[in-house]
Amino acid sequence: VSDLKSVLKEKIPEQQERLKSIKKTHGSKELGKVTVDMAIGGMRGITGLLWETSLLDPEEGIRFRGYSIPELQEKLPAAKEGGEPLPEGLLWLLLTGEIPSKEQVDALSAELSYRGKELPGHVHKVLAALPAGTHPMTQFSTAVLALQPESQFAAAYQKGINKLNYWDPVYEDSLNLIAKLPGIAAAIYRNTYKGGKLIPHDTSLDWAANLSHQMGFDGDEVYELTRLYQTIHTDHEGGNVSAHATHLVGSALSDPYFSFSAGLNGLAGPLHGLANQEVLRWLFDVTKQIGQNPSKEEVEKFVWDTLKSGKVVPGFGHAVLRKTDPRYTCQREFAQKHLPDDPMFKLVSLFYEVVPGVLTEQGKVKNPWPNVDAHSGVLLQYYGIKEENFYTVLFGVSRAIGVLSQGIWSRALGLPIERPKSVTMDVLEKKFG
Ligand code: FCX
Repeated sequence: VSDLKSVLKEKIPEQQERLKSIKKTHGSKELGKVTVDMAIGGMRGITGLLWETSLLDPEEGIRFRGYSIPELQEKLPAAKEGGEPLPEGLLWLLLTGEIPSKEQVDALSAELSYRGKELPGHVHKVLAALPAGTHPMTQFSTAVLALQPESQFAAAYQKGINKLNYWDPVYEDSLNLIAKLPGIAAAIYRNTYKGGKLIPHDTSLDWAANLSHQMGFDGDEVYELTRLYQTIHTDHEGGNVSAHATHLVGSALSDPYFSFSAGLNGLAGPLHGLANQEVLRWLFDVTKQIGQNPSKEEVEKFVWDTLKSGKVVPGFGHAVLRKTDPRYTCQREFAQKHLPDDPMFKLVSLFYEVVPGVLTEQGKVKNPWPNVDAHSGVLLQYYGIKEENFYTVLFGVSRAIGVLSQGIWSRALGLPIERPKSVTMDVLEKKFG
């Protein structure tokens, strides 16, 4: 067992004090005005929740406990010299705010391997009971909920746990769940695409490599891609649908299984996590219609046709970002290093050249630049993971690390049940005449 829990435990009192003094000193100060547009426009621009593990700057992108993706690639321990960060290291950072040593990360890898080495038999039965062709995200959310009977928080709450200790069983549930996700995801993959021949957990592999291994993909490069992919999809501050749903449901003291399943249901939305599958579908459409190395003009026409048919261009735009997503940039760098001549990579690069200009010309998109989903699929394709319907499951496995880390902190900080006020059009008309 790693000493992550004891390192975390000693951080909690000081953070509780910080929040108390912020509340006392600044509690009644304003964070900005709320307009009708915000109430009817998806709360865009409202600062209305606390989220410690990451913060999104519109211009520079995500920072995880203050660190940018390039800084994480430099500072977090890797499986091999100069390799991609191990996601276990990011889990340690998100929970403690400290960059862990390689020894601490290796101990956490071993602990997750122990916690996740097997799935309860009934989870396999639940998955087998779903009709063939059930979307992998439906299977994924169902499997997480099927694990809920093992929640230590739910059991502790029934016994009457002191609210100051909520974080402890929530930590246990969260690590158990994170540990089991590679096995669940791989079982879904093998059942859906490989006739159900499951591949056992390999205790010699780190968490991300085990995900790839159990799906049936072995090799240094695909392990490295999986480590990068699982690191960059973990967290994107608190307002995106999967984070916000997990946070909201958790605020009612629903345990991590209930709340993460809720987050996955949001991630399954085409405008959110499912966009990575939609991007690949869209790229296949392009190659079907205008071949694998179309001209810029042909791509431009294809993009305009997409917009004119009232559809979104998947993988582009973002509610907060106003620049190219750094999660796109690091994937592009990985591709330039490992698959510079891949035709699908060249096609993605061509879209990077063309799409922002078209979206800008169309005039209504606030952010014409690519987001994380515009690139992830072509990397997975290259290493043989061809089934784009499965991609959002890989996004969800990673997102658990961010949203469950924050979930532990939300309970440790005693954040209350969320209950924003709603309004009716009648009220809006009467109020403003
Ligand atoms: N293609 C076409 N139209 C787009 C667009 C795109 N890529 N992005 C935004 N727009 C449109 C919106 O649909 C909206 O049109 P409307 O006024 O007719 O409804 C208008 O531009 C203004 O939207 P905007 O404020 O720029 O963006 P939103 O905050 O409303 O939406 C998302 C943000 C990400 C949902 C939007 O950019 C989109 O649909 N992108 C495509 C799907 C996608 O890539 N999602 C992944 C998101 C992200 F990466 C993540 O999940 O983390």
